[in-house]
Amino acid sequence: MQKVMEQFADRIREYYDDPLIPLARQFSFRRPPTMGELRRPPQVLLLGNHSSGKSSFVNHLLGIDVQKTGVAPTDDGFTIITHGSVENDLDGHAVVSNPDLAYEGLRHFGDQLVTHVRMKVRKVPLLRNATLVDSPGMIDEARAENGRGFDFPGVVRWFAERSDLVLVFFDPDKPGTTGETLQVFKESLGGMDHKLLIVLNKMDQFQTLHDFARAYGALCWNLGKVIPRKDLPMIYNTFVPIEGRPRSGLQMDDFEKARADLIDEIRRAPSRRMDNQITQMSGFAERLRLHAFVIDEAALRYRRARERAYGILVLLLIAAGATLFVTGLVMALPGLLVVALAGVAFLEMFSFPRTRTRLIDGFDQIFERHHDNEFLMRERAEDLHALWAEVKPRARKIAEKRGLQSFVRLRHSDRVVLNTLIEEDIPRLRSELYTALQKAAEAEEDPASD
Ligand SMILES: Nc1nc2c(ncn2[C@@H]2O[C@H](COP(=O)(O)OP(=O)(O)O)[C@@H](O)[C@H]2O)c(=O)[nH]1
Ligand SMILES: [Mg+2]
Repeated sequence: MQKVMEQFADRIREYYDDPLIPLARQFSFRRPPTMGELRRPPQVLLLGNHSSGKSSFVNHLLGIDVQKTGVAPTDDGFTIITHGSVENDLDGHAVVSNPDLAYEGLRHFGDQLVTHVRMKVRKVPLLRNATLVDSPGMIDEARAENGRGFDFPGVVRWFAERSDLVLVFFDPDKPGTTGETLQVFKESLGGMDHKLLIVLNKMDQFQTLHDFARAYGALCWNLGKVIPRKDLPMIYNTFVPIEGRPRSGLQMDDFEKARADLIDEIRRAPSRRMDNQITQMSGFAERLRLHAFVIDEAALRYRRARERAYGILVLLLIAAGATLFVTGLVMALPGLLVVALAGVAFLEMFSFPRTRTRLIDGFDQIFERHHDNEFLMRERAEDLHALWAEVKPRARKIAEKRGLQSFVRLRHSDRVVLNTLIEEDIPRLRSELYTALQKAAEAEEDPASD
């Protein structure tokens, strides 16, 4: 498995090295993921209300008491639990200042956050499959915003973007999504539905099916309000087995099965990791293509407008010069030079900047024109518009800042390479990954064939 992952990570890196990064540079597109980000191990983020059972689940999963649990809000930080042969605990400053750990980005959230981060290195084999991030409980009250001293939704987004699975725990007592939970769903988890797994925990607390149905219904209803999608993500109804708890009146088999499925998903984090990396690269490439095509087209029109204007100016000057020459007014030629200079000044100072602004304001039309054919397919049109809405602000900003002349023309061969990458290479890479992972899994199950 490890080998397969490394092999695909290398192939992904090659596509970034050529053609993506050089083209991104040519058109000042956003920064590609760093080596550290590409190399980071699979990661699973646990979110949820305070006391919903995140830490208990982590302890159960790893079979050790790594996290404190309890009703009192004891743990109010982010704990990164990762694999290592030497067990060790690091504080936030040590974590964010070590470039090998890929958590340096957290420093931007300020010291208040850094003091709320720690890392625990443990020898548990499951951690080879995924690093776990346990988080402080979300506070389900409207006034939650001002309590923390750091940008909580921002930090959650940072972790979620770098995670391959995000588990959101709910407590059946509070299946609500108000306050901070609502804020996190809206601000931190937007566009990450594919990574989300919802866990309705503490099934063992229910005495009757009616209690369960009510909590489950309330949860679905509340999620429906914050997840803009017709079908909700998978909901795992389960519980953390803890010795000495009173038995529930309900049959527990299904809830046990749900827990086993959930743990399987966590074990599969490495393949999700690769899949997410391919998705991330595909997203990068598609946005880059849009960004580059639109800017390139505008730059081309700008250059043409300049050429036309100068062409006309030169023609006029030649005509005027010839007239002066023929009519014997050669003395007026220096005057013509002044007129020429004035013409250039007018074009450069008034006319071209206006053309430029007009072209940048017209990015939408260029985009529409460029995708005429695709818009005929309804679904594709929606995707493309959403993509363009994301790309446009930066494309405009870059074009305004750099000016349209400064862009080197997008070569035809680069266009072809980019199109092939998006339409052929990436889908092929993905299907090859599936085959390779399947083979690796089979080989692991059957050690004789190794
Ligand atoms: N009955 C029951 N109690 C649980 C379950 N999971 C956690 N708890 C209890 O809920 C309390 C809070 O758990 P904890 O893991 O600290 O929650 P966290 O704040 O989300 O990390 C603890 O007293 C746990 O023993 C569960 O599945 N069923
Ligand atoms: Mg906890």
